Amino acid sequence: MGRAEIDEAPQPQTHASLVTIAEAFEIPAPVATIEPYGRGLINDTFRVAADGMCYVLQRINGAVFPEPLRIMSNIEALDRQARLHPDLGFRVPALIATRAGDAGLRTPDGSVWRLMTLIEDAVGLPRIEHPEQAREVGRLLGRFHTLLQSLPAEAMGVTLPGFHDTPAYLARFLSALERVEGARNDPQIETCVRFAIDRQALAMRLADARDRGEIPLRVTHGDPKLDNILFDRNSGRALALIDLDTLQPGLILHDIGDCLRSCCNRSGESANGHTGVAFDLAIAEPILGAYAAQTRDWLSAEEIALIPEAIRLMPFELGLRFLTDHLEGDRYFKVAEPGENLRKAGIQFALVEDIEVKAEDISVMVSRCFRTTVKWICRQAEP
Ligand code: GN1
Ligand code: MG
Repeated sequence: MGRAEIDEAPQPQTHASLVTIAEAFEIPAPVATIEPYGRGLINDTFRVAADGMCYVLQRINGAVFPEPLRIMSNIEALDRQARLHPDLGFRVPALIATRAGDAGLRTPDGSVWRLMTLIEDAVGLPRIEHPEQAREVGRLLGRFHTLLQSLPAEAMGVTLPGFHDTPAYLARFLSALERVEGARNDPQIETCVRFAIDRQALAMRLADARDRGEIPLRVTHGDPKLDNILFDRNSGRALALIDLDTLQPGLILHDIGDCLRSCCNRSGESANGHTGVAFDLAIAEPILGAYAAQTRDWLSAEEIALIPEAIRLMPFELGLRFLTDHLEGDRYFKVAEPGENLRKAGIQFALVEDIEVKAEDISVMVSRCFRTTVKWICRQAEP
């Protein structure tokens, strides 16, 4: 999971130390308020107010991102690209330099902090309620990918090595399973383990297509879940994709699959119980239809053909990651209570199951959106 060891654990922050950190950046002092912000599972995020303006202050998780400063240069490259194409109306949060002129601040415990502007009048949505919101999501992701296609994938540095390397996540899961004695005696773990093992073959599908050169590496967001999409408070238009830490070369199919994974399960990633978990086709179709309208000119036939596969893969991958983290003692994803990662793995796997049941409908939907014929490649779970 890209977790590198760091020498010193990051220190918990007092209010006073947060103020000192925020005031090290080029913003009007004094800072009026600082409070925790958002629901990110990796970085620590705060909303800072100073002189009537609002900012987002983040401590980048150094155990996850080996080179935090690379993230900042990728965001700057995206910002330059967005300025070259104002017609796409894509908003990028502006990075604010430190008073010393650096893109980030390194504190003595080794943490790297950055400060960005908060996009004004923008709100997140807890879930998608209307097809119009779904179309906005698809349009935004399509515009984002179109904007980035003029950049060679190599123009972006790798910020998180191994991210969305599903075969590597599978290998890590299998090795954690071997190490943790007695894990499979827990019936909840055993149900998830069986589910994952039965679908091992799925982990290779996109990686194999990439290795055979059938689908290209492109610049991707990496984490286009609903929480990372901002909508205009008044007009409801989707304005920006935030959380740009995993902006890096990757497969566009991972972005498409992840966006649908998150938006189409309207009960969310941490619902209580699995009963409400479902892949909502009435949300998926407007997302993908609007996405296709932006991208069908350049997306390859091979990529389009693998979209149903990507839709099944992303909840499988995230479920594997949650399950592995549970086995490894909750070291990667933040949890509020023990057992949360296991519960969340079960939810992602329930979503995979619903996607499998709807396989035929999903292929038909992808075909309609891209005006082509796409066949579901593998309906059944494979040994
Ligand atoms: C993590 O930190 P956050 O919440 O933006 C994770 C994503 C997962 C997501 C699930 C770097 O994102 O891959 O899909 O949780 N990010 C990283 O909510 O691992
Ligand atoms: Mg993220």
